[in-house]
Amino acid sequence: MNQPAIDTKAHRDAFYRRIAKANMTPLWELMSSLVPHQPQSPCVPAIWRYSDVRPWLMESGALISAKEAVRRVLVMENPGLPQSSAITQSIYAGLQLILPGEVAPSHRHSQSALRLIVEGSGAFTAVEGERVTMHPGDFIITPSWTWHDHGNPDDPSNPKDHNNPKDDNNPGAQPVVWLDGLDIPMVRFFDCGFAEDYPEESQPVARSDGDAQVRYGNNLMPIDFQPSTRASPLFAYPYARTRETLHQLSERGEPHAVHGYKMQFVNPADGGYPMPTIAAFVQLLLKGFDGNAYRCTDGTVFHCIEGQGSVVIDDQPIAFAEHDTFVVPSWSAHRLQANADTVLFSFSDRPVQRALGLWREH
Ligand code: 1HN
Repeated sequence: MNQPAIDTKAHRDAFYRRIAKANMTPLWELMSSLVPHQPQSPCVPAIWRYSDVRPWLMESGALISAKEAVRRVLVMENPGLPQSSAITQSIYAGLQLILPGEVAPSHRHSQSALRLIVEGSGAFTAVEGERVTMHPGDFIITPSWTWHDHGNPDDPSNPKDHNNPKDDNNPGAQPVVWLDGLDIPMVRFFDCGFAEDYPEESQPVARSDGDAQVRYGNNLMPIDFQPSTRASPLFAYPYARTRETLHQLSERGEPHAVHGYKMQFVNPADGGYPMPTIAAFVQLLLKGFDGNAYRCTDGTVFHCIEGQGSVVIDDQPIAFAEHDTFVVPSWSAHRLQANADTVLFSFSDRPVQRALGLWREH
């Protein structure tokens, strides 16, 4: 008979302590947490209401300049991931402010970034020699290792905005706020991050505003186009077009029972995701929409571009309004409801999970 001795636990614990000194642990004590039957994310549901956050952002504008800060951002950290600067296990998110007359100096890094403009018009982001003017709801990418800087010119010679033909006299004198999303935790996980400052504050302008839109944004491509990276050569997706598409869709058919009218942002060169590490989506929920429950393995950051409603995450309802940002953890059942016509932007690490054959939805 192989009856365990009464003091088995004491024997085992003593053994564990001895081998711990040599940096070893017994797998059998950890197995189920290392290989859970389903995702057990430490990430929790959370919301950042713009009515709370905006005053703090403006306060930060008086405390430090964009130049001194390099990027004046209030980071949205998941309460389940303290000290991580992460909103999900793989994604970083923050709200950035640039005041009239300010410049956020040029640099590049391995981390890929996206912006979703929250309020204000007239600021620009420059990506690899091309400036694009920002308007609320615009989606802009700065792919890995591309030089990028931001500016909010306050002079009237502010360049005309080609994405907005009505904008002949760009005011450019408003605080501009946007949501930043980066793959910082992923790059940290792989320990593969590099960064470099540009020798000057702003990179030289090599092409006129709207160049990428003309070349890649009209279902056409230059005949000699050779992709040099997996990121989209189209780096700005103006909200005016996105919004029109969503509303036209809503006139052409029934909404999806979970997602309403939902589209993904694509790289026009290959039909894939705009950047290899981050997927981005936009969806219209008409007033009164009450969606079915859904879950997927990519923890997702949502931002309400317009409208208001609620998200019920694991039976916990969270009301959201215009400009609020909330996070749904991996594999958390959630359903969306709209009290007004509502447009939600969202982003996640889905391209990485899919590339690795790991992504699931239900
Ligand atoms: C960055 O470069 C930006 O370019 C925003 O606006 C946030 C967070 C960490 C590291 C680099 C930007 C960032 C960042």
